[in-house]
Amino acid sequence: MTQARSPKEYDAREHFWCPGCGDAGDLTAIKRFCLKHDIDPSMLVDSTGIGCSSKIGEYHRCNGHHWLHGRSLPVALAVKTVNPKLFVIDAGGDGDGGAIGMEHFIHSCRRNPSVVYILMNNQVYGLTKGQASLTAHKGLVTPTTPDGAKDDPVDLVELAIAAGATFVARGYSYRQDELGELLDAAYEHILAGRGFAYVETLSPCPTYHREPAHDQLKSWYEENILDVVTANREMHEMLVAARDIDPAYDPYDRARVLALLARVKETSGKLLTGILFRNDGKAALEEKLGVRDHAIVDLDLSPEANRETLERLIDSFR
Ligand SMILES: Cc1ncc(C[n+]2csc(CCOP(=O)(O)OP(=O)(O)O)c2C)c(N)n1
Ligand code: SF4
Ligand SMILES: [Mg+2]
Repeated sequence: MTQARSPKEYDAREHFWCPGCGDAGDLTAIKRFCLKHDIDPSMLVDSTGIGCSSKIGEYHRCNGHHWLHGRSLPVALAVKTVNPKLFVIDAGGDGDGGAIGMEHFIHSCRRNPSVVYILMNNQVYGLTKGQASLTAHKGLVTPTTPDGAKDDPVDLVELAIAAGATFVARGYSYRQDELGELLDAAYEHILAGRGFAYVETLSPCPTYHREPAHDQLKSWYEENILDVVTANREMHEMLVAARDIDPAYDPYDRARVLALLARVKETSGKLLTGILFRNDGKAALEEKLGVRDHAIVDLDLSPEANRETLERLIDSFR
C-alpha cells in the first residue's frame, strides 16, 4: 500500500502517562494502524470516557472527545448512526467501560454498531490511585483490597461474546505486532459493515498494579497470558475424552469459545489472547436502522424542508 500520509500527521499533544504505562503501547498501535491504512484523521472519531486510558483521544490526531465516566459508548453509537461514513473508535478503561459503563457495553454488543471498542484493561482504576476494578485477579492487593481481592474477576471478553458482540479479541499492549494484527482484523470487520468489534488490550499499570512475587510487572503478564490457539491445542490434548474441543481453533463456533474460556479459567486462570470470536452473520446497527445508504447527516433537516412532516406530527398530538 502506498503511504499517502506521514507519521507526524497522526501526532497530537505529548502524552503524560507514567513511564512503562501499557496505554502508551496502545497509542503506538493505533498510530501505526492509522498510518498503515492511511486513515484520514478528519474522518476518525475517538469517543472516550474518564480515566488514564481515556486520555488516548487527546494524544493522536482525530475528532477526540471525552464524555462522562462510562458514558462514551452511547455517543459513539449516535455518531456512527448519524454519519456511518466516519470511522468511529471508542476507547477507555476497565473501570470506565466494564464497571460504571457496563450496561452500555452490553447494549452495544447487543445492538452491533460498526464501531471498534478498545478497552484498556489494567485491573485497576489508575486515574483515581489504583483501586481494584472488576477485572482485578483474585489476590491483587490495592487500596480497596488490602488483603487481596477476594472475588472472581469478570472476564469482559466472555461477557462481550455472551452479549452478542460480533468480533471479540484480546491483545497485550507490550506486543505491538500482535496488537496490530488484531486492530487490522477489527478494521476489516468494520469496513465490511459487520458490526461491533471489541478489542481488549491488557495494558499494565506499573504504578498501581503490584505483584510482590515479580520484580517486574511484565513478567507477571508473560506468565498469565495464553494465546487462544495454544490454549485450544493444550485443552484438546488434556480433554480428548470430553470430545468437545477440536484441534483446530474455530473462532466462529460460539459454544466452543465459551467452553474453552471456562476450561482455561478452571485450570490455569490465564488470560486468553488472540481473535477469540467472530460472527459474520448478524446485521449491524446501521443496517437495521436503514441509515447506511441514507445517512441522517445528508438529510436536509431544516424546518422549511420538513414543514409538512412537522405539521403532521403536531396534528397527531391534537
Ligand atoms: C460518575 C463518576 N464516578 C467516578 C469518577 C471518578 N473516576 C474517574 S476515572 C475513574 C476510574 C478509572 O479507571 P479506568 O476506567 O479503569 O481507567 P484507568 O485510569 O485505569 O486507565 C473513576 C472512578 C468520575 N469521574 N465520575
Ligand atoms: S497510573 Fe497507571 S494507568 Fe495511569 S498513567 Fe500511570 S501507569 Fe498508566
Ligand atoms: Mg483501569
